[in-house]
Amino acid sequence: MSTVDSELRIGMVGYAFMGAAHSQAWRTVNRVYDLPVRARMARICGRDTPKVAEAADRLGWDSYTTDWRELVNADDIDVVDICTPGDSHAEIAIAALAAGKHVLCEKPLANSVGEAREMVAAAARAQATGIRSMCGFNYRRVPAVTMMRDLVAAGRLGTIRHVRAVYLQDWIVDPQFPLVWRLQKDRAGSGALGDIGAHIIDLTQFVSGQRITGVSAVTETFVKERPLPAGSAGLAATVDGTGDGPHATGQVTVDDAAVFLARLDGGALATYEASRFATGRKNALRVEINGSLGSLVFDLERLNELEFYDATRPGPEQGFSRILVTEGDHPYMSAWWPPGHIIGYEHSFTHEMRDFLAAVATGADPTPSFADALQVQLVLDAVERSAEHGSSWTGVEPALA
Ligand code: SOE
Repeated sequence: MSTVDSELRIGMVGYAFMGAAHSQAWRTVNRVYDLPVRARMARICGRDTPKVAEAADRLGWDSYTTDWRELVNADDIDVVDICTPGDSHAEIAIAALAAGKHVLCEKPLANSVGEAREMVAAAARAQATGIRSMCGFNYRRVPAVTMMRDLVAAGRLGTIRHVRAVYLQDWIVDPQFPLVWRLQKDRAGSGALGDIGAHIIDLTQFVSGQRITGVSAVTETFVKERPLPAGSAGLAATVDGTGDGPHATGQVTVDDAAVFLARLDGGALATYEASRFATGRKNALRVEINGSLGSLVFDLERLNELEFYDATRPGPEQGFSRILVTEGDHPYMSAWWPPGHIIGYEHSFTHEMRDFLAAVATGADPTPSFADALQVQLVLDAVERSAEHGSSWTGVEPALA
């Protein structure tokens, strides 16, 4: 084990689902990886004092505050980890970078291309002074996804022809599910598109090494009005039960589902589907890449596995083989358990913190950078504009009018 040369004092804003996932990763990373720098869980920030005090204790933070500006400017904080809804990412990140703090910001980077561009500019200014920044597209750091990218980059699939990605959930299928922040454009920027569509946009660009150059899209909001939530609530919200009359309701201002075609700059054709109405699909992310020499499939529900069709093998031996990505020489796996002892969703965040800490410690620029995340934001914006202004849509008449 190398001796730890220094300590990075982490300040995290937000303590809901992503705050809990990041807290677990900050607690774990230095116990699992031999890094030249140790993360100290110095302070957590949230609006509501009793709740953030409880979260600090439950999630293992040394202290707490209800003022993110105090956190960002504190002399005893070195890193700001942003786990809030998208409407606050730009303000917090730009202030933190200006205050000389390294920044890790959850995805999507921002709620608009304009905000994302401002964040990229702030990151570039800070980078010149040795300050690092990264966007938290955690699925890049599932070992099987990193291996998928390595195989594509090594040419094992040959010329990439197709990229096919879905990310499907169903947590708002019930029309009585309340109007939480993820369903409000001013808070979230967009719906399924920016929340889970952003993941498959980043993941497929990362794995294929190709950039989306154009899209043709449709989006839909299936349930347009919902009951208002009781208090601040996330994916497990409840309806405001005040009074016996009909509950107050509000308008859903984001997409429930987005489906789009895309061309990639390496010549591949791509299809994307992001939906929160895929009944029965809880967190189903699947990516398939087809090339001239073979295909690869990653399925988050089997995240320790990678399916590989190697068309260069002798004909009778060809078929989709299942690689169990748990060997010591597989990405990230040497730090965990012996082969075959699988890992989970939460490990991708520990890998994310490992790479962030290693980059800060060595003065490298962590990826995905804010610029990489801006590339995703540009696709999100293009999808929304395509859906709004009508893609090249050709109607089909009923055979029997
Ligand atoms: C909700 O869709 C959500 O929590 C996303 O916001 C996360 O990015 C994803 O990892 C799990 O689902």
